[in-house]
Amino acid sequence: MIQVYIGLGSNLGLPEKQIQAACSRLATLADTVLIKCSSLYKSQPMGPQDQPDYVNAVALIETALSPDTLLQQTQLIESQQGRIRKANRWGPRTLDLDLLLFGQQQIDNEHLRVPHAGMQQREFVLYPLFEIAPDLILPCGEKLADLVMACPINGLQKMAHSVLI
Ligand code: ROI
Repeated sequence: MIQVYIGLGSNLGLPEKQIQAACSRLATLADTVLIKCSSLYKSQPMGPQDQPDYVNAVALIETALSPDTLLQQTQLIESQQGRIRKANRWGPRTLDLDLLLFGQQQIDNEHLRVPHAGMQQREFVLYPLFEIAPDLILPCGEKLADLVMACPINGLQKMAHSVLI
């Protein structure tokens, strides 16, 4: 089993419910155990500002699925929760599931790049990840704690309710 961190984000269709539902679905994947999920965080949209605030969280699963199979499964969850892929890459979405880290693997193929590009600068990824994995070291050798310290909080707020697992 490999430890995989998944970033969850939503800013449409009752975002808290979207994240909760997605976590419940992750828990039902074959050959996979949901280990934990961070608190929910409210974040400012990165990209175009004329869209609602996001709700973000990070989940840790242990899985025997391959990266590509897991990607297919997370894309299925996104589409079943009403995600419509638009030409506008950085527009609002009901659900985004990003494979952030897949053990210590570095993957770069036509479908998938892990560690997730951009995660090192995104407060809405780093802070929830740090909440559930404060001692994490990325495959590049960087300590998560150092990345968090260097990352402005940009209005990120921990929400009162967390995901039930
Ligand atoms: N902005 C925030 N705050 N949270 C996200 O999950 C998120 N996801 C995205 C873009 C459009 C880049 N902006 C985001 O895909």
